[in-house]
Amino acid sequence: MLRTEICDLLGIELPIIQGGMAWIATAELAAAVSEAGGLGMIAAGNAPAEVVREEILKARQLTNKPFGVNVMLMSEHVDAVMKEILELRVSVITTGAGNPGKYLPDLKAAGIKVIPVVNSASLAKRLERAGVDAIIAEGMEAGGHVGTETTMVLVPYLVDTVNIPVIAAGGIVDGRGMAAAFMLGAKGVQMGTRFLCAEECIVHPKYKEAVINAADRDTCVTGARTGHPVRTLKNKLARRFRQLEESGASVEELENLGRGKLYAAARLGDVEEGSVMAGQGAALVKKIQPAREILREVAEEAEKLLAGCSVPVVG
Ligand code: TUI
Repeated sequence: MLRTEICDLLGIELPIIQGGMAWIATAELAAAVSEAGGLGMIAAGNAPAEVVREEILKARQLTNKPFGVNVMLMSEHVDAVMKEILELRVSVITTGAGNPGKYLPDLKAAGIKVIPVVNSASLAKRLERAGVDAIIAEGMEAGGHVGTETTMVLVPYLVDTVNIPVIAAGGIVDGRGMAAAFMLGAKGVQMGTRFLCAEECIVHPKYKEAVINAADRDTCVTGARTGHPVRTLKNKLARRFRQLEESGASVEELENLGRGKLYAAARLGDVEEGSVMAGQGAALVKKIQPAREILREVAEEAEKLLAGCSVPVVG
């Protein structure tokens, strides 16, 4: 079994964390992943605190295993969401799109584990000193809000920089990716795109179909000028975004074009005019299957590869 210190830290069986995906990662998906031995995550995204509270309570009905909440730090509701997390004593949070530093003293005092996604070694070091439990190194292959470094470089760089466990994310969708992440020094992986196509994932069926149909050059990054670049599948919206960016449109115009578009794709199934956030790994996702099967397949393949079975050695 692929057990690492991440399993002990979080009380889980497999060092696989489900990515927090706004409007997509609900209690259903989180509970299914946790039930199967990974760490399921409810994505707070831009949702109001009451909605996040309901999802946490729902997940507690569905599983007795540990699960977490992914907090999107750019959300206007972030303070209220953190208050709920503290009140409900959620066991672990991951954070994205910002620096969680100001919330750390209260979270630590409440015994809540904190695993931030960082986009630089300097932030990783600062957060390590402030007492976070692990960090997620998310490469630019990931879907959604991305940085500029690749998983291949960011993971070993952060492994060399901090003394807490590093979890690899970005472009990891199968056992090969997981095994590679371990070779880079990661102690666990976070996968989002693969879980889009979990049976228990409530994202619109057309969104799943778009991910399954994606090939190697079917994602792109738009919005660099807004300061929040996002990786999505290429579609009508992405092309319009590109055109606007090239024509020198204002940041306000670009932000207006993006507003509500993830909801349109994820919940309404508008995969042409909506924002279909997905990582480059979409090219490797081939079918819809239960979360349990995804976890088992990925872990078994990684274990086999790491045992050296399929690496041909000459001489
Ligand atoms: O957060 C993500 N992925 C996301 S968030 C999201 S919602 C959204 N929708 C539209 C526009 C923008 C966001 C969709 N996908 N991944 C984790 C992540 N965190 N990637 C990059 C970062 C990050 C960025 C800056 C982490 C820390 C950071 O720190 C800046 C600072 O304040 O020092």
